[in-house]
Amino acid sequence: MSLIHPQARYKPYQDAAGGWGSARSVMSILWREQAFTTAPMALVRQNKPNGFACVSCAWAKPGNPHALEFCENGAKATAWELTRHRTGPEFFATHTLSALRTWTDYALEQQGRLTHPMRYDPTSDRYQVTTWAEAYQQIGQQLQALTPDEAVFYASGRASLEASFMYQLFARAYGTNNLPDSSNMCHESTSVGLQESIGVPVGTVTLEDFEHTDCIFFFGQNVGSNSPRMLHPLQEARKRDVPIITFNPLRERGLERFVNPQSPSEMLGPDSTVISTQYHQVRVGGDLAAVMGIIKALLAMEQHANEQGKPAVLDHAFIQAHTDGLDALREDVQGHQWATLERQSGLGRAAMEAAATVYARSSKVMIVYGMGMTQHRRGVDNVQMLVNLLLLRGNIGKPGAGICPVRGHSNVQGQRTVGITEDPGKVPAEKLQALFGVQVPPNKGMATVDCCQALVEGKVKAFIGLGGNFLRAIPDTQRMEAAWQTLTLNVQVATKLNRTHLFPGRHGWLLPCLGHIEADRQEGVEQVYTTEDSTGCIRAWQGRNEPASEQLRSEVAIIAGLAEATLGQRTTIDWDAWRHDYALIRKAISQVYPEIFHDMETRMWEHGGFHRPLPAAKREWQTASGKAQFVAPQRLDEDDDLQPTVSAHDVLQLMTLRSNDQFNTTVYGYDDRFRGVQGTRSVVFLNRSDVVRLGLAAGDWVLLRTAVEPKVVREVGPLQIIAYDIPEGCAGAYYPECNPLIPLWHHAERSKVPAAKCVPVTLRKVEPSADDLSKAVPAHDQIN
Ligand SMILES: Nc1nc2c(c(=O)[nH]1)N[C@H]1C(S)=C(S)[C@@H](COP(=O)(O)OP(=O)(O)OC[C@H]3O[C@@H](n4cnc5c(=O)[nH]c(N)nc54)[C@H](O)[C@@H]3O)O[C@H]1N2
Ligand SMILES: Nc1nc2c(c(=O)[nH]1)N[C@H]1C(S)=C(S)[C@@H](COP(=O)(O)OP(=O)(O)OC[C@H]3O[C@@H](n4cnc5c(=O)[nH]c(N)nc54)[C@H](O)[C@@H]3O)O[C@H]1N2
Ligand SMILES: [Mo]
Repeated sequence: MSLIHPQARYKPYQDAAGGWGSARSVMSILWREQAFTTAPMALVRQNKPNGFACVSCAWAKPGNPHALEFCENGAKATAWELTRHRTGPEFFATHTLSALRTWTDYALEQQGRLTHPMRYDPTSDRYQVTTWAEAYQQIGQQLQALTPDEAVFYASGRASLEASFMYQLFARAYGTNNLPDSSNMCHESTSVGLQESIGVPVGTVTLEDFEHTDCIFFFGQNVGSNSPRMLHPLQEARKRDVPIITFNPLRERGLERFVNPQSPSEMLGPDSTVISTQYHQVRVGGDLAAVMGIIKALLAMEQHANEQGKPAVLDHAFIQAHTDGLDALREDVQGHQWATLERQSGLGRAAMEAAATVYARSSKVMIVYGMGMTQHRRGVDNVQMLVNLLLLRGNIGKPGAGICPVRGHSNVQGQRTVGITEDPGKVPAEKLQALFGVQVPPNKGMATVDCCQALVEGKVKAFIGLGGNFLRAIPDTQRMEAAWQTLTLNVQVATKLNRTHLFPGRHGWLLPCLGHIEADRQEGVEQVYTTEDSTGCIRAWQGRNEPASEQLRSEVAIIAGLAEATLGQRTTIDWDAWRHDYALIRKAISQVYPEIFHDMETRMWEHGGFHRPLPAAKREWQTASGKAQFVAPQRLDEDDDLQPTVSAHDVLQLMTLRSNDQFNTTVYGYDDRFRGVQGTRSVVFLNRSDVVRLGLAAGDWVLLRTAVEPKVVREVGPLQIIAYDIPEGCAGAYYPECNPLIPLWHHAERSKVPAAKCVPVTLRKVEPSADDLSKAVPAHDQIN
């Protein structure tokens, strides 16, 4: 089907994930970024000892890497950072911010790397060149003029352990715990759910477990696009005949079939590896019911085995010794009839029983999950329900088993480990006081949603962004963009220009930093940095490429500069000495968190890095009860925000998705190869029977409108309808374009992760204007 324009097409993709499609896609971005000379050498060092950690996802890097240990999207991220394009002073002299606000996300970042520190000039509505000295001094003064809790220190998840540790210390020394980070929009449901259920805020699975497992469950994670390197251990597991059981509303290609693009025989041969052995297209928000169904089936099997005198299905010894709360869960499960579970999950009873049968047959099961679980109103319940399933057969704390949340940015998990959190209860306050003279403020600070709310209420005056594209990543775009203008101070540390930078407030500063692939030299001495990946593995890395501009500073240097200018003599920290020698920062980290980071300076070079201690993996449960906790969900239904005035018949549950050609708000291009879409992002995926039922047709243009809080109009579009293999009642469209649809308050209970995967919407057919059409296929953006 042709969409809008000859360049924009929808044609179901026939190939496996990986393969030649992946190789072609890498070549095309290298070409577009003109990174043919720089990127190939960098790619060889990617994820290797003495190399740099991929700036894309947080998936674990093996101790014995492949010759080329990167994936299609990791290569894109590298080319994106090493691009030859530059966004320098001439660019800013040419364009006002009002003009730039009409540009797409793609066009903004496509201009290339930022090169000079810039300061916003309201008279000309332009960014103008400034010096680092002036920037530090003025920002310091502007921060000093505020009450500390009026300032917010945001961190996106790429900053190293060293930079993150300094950043939180700076914020706290300044006087606030306002430390929101990207995980507040991402895996906070994990941090809350796992902490309560098993006493750790992170997953228990390591790469080695993939070698021992005999069954893998996948819930709401798109491995082919978002953590493709994981396809290698999955492929190896499949070669051992390990069943993989997937729950996802969409048939994501990476979860179906894979051809390893680095294997010549696979590339040239006809075969691909089948990844999922069972694929359950659960309804959006239907996982609680689906897992409840699996548990119900297991309990029935257990009863049957009992009656027949056969071996037990549940691991009673484990349950007895290690867990608490099964009776309440059992009662809850029995209260739900199959008919309800079928309706809410969108799956047949037989499907849930089939998953239960394989689960019961396996002795080492791991569950992998992502945003399809956490970004829901019941995101925390979702996570805890997965733990419930694992606990029934003792699948936590033994090799080959466990829970595996797949984290987002390369160091997002590590940032939290070294103190980026709004909760002062989670940081060792006495140590920070004793070692650095930093008094941790006792009151809780603001995480992302609280910070947005406070912005709307005019209570936030300053925003410091250590990376990221906050204004684009958060929900309720229109409302938040309006509130943003009230900031007195806006400091953005970034590598490329993005939409957040175009709302500078009264005093706007744009501070360009080194990327992690670039050599970080302090007084001529090359520095290394460390990260913690999704499996709790901590390692040292080093960037080696020439920096994009001489004016760039490292994140560590920028934080040191800001801290010195803001705090003066208020701490005993020698920020400048830390900037000279990152080993001093690591020493400080290991003094504050010795149980995790003792002997960090040597252990960070160990083969494959070192793992943080994880009590749950050793069956030590640091929970309130001292046991692993079964938790019965409050209820199974996602839809309780719906207004009675809107007919449920007209409402679809929208999930906001990443394409295969983006990294969060960074849009690399307009193709979503695996989903068959080319040349546009202005589409909405709908089930064919919903299209017919709503009196629409594939190819029609519609506006999406949020079906909660009817007094506030939240609308996005027009988007063109693609009739797609998606369960009835569900819809899919792209993030971040759809963020204006998500009310700020529509977030997960307890974790406050915006419920980006379950937004009730209605559709309205419209005739697109010429302007709509040109925006949908942004021809001027199509550089490749
Ligand atoms: N190339 C690339 N890599 C990335 C990123 C990127 O944007 N691009 N982003 C990084 C970041 S920060 C993160 S957090 C991760 C995100 O990686 P993922 O966790 O994979 O997140 P999404 O792409 O949002 O996809 C969520 C998946 O959940 C499914 N889903 C949606 N709703 C439901 C539901 O109700 N139930 C179930 N069972 N499934 C559902 C969707 O169909 C989709 O396959 O990836 C990281 N890696
Ligand atoms: N509707 C909807 N909303 C979502 C999501 C969703 O699935 N649906 N996902 C959520 C998730 S999981 C996340 S993690 C957030 C992401 O939110 P953010 O982390 O805020 O956003 P990113 O798009 O990752 O940030 C991209 C910017 O980071 C800067 N950058 C890149 N590399 C570096 C670096 O090395 N240093 C510095 N200082 N800056 C750098 C560049 O300027 C780039 O423009 O979005 C969330 N929002
Ligand atoms: Mo994320």
